Amino acid sequence: MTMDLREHLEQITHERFGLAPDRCGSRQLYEALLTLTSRLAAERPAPAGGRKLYYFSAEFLMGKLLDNNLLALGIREQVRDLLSEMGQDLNAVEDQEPEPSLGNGGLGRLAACFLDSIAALGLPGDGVGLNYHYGLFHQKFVDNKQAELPDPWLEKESWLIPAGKTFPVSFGERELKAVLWDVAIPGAYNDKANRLHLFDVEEPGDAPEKGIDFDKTDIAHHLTSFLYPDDGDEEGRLLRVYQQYFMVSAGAQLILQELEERGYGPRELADRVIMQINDTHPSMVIPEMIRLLTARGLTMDEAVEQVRRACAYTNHTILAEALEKWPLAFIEKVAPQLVPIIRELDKRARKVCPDPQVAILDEKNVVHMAHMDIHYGCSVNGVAALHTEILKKAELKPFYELYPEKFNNKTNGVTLRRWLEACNPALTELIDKHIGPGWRQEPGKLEDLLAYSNDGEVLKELLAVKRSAKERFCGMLEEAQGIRLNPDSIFDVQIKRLHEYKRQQMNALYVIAKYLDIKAGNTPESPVTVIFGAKAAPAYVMAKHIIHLILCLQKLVESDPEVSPWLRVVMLENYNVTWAERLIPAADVSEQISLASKEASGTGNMKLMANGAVTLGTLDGANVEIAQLVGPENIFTFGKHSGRVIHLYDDKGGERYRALDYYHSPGVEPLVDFLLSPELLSIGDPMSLTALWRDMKGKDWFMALLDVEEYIAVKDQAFRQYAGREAWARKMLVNIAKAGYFSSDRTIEQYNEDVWHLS
Ligand code: 26Q
Repeated sequence: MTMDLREHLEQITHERFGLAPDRCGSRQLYEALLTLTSRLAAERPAPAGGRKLYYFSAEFLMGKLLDNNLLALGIREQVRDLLSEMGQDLNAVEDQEPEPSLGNGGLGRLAACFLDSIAALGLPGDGVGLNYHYGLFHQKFVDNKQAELPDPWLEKESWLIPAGKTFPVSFGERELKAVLWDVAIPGAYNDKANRLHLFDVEEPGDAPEKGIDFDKTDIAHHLTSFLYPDDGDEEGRLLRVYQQYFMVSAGAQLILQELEERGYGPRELADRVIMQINDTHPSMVIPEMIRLLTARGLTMDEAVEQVRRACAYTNHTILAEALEKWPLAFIEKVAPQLVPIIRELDKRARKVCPDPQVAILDEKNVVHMAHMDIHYGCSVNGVAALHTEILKKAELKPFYELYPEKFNNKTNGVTLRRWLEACNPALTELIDKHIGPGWRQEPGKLEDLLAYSNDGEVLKELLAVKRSAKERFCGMLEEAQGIRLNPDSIFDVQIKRLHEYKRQQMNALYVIAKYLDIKAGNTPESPVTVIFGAKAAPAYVMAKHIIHLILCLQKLVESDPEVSPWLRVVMLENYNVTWAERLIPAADVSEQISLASKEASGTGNMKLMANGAVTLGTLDGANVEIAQLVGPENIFTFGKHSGRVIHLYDDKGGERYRALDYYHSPGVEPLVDFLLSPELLSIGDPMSLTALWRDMKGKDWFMALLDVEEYIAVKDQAFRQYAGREAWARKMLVNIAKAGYFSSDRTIEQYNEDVWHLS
């Protein structure tokens, strides 16, 4: 086998570069290995099955693929050995790969983990999305603020395989061709491969010359330029509708074409196809598929019934502002052919239930996408137990009363192949040494580690693995961003999209509290490094103020010799999957501090746990399930519970949250007012700091001040416990041992069992 691979690689490097592999540079080897693995993956047949899944998503946050694909193809170690025999280093080769920029955060990364698990379980299921050329954006820090640049990740050599298929997508008077590109998704533990289908325009436009502004009316060239184009104006909002329709129309046509190729007629759609709708961005697939089916001879009744049985919807958020609603006039402009169908679907829904709360079209003629999904799909799921309960009891209550049988929970998961095996080889080796390799296919077996929870030697090994991961991260950070950290400090890590509900600002208040403490002569037991990674949506002003505050704190602390030995703050520039893979193995404390009831699930919490970080969190999303699994000894929780928070938002109780009441606490006021201290004002932008200060004390919509005092107390307690190294290592061990539940293989098995019924 090694011989075959060697010959294959030699053949490619000779053909391409006229060189033997040992004479190639890292870039050439990367291109050669890309070709080799693409070929091996593309040769694999699709898994067989009676029904096929199509996972529709606006985002697929895939991360780099070379390492993952080598692992799935079962040749990672052989290739590593082969390269090292040739004096080459696989890590250096992998550094050459650009990271695909096809997603933003949790929802997109979940889609990528799911594709990995679907393939690993040998299930027939493809992804359907768009091929954004400049991605979300590339984040740069300029004057302690976020600046956005295009992220042109596509190179001549990439994982995209031209599928040789195009589909016409009709936008009223004009038509665009959707060109299909495929990425092969090889399954670990089998010899099959699925596909990620990415649609693109025929003539993609160039990157904007400055920043990320471009002509949003030039649909033909820019439809696939950026993920989430700025929707601050109507042109931007319309462009999103164009993107969504383009994706689902081409996807629906592909599905019907494949159905026919498999030998089935359109009346067999629901028996042979299930479409999972990842949040509401792909919801227009419902009316579009109905339209295509009626064009193929089905009656409206028949088409509606097929689609209802063939669609399932996942909700990822309960934030009202993220629940998509589009004026019917927008759809009239983009895809007028859908308007009569949406009207008809609304009419039928009103017959089933006249309650205007569950209508698809409201009195202002706005289309509620989630409502359409619930009426015309067979399943509605939340992404963690608490989230699903909140959907049933509050957000979607009238729908739950109408269709109780459609509601189900699917607690998220992450692929441990990428988030443990690939990103943390030293920990993987330690686990294998003690409990063998069986946990890969039966993640529940990680619990066998519990037998070692009082084994001093194993606990020492665990600490040594963590310590070397921290050193490794320090080396990479210094090389990439010139920042030098102390690997003996506590690595306190908050990595996620920047959003007020996730409360990075509350963590910043902790930093201020610590800074003031140290200045007052109280040094902590262990030095601490607070590490952030986050991008703010370009138009989200408050999120940008929070980034500015964090960057100012970073400067303040690092330039103060009294403070910096004890406290450091680092915000990673352009946080992405690759940085996550480097940082997660090195994390000691996992910050999961969202306002209870607001974080649907979280998935970073699961990745960090699997790598031996201990959670400091609120009882929100999947943190609740983590807490149940690891027990109170092995997690630090704080904060008001979701029921209380929901009550505080309620107008009726007369107990509405008022930030000012909390601001006036002696433990809080000095922290908030520090935003306007001479120290910070001399570093930062007074306008930005003042705007944030004003919002924090006067509004604080996501209630950072509600929990901040308890947060600081519990965090200090956690940091004190860190000093007792063996007891801390035991917490790490329990977290790793219990992480098996959060394998996305488990999640996918549940989707298949309850919703998809593939094969
Ligand atoms: C909404 C309206 C208009 C334009 C864009 C959007 C929009 C874009 C992105 C709405 C939501 C998103 C992304 C949501 C997301 O990432 N949600 C996360 O999903 C994870 C996977 O289920 C959960 O773990 C997280 O808790 C949830 O925040």
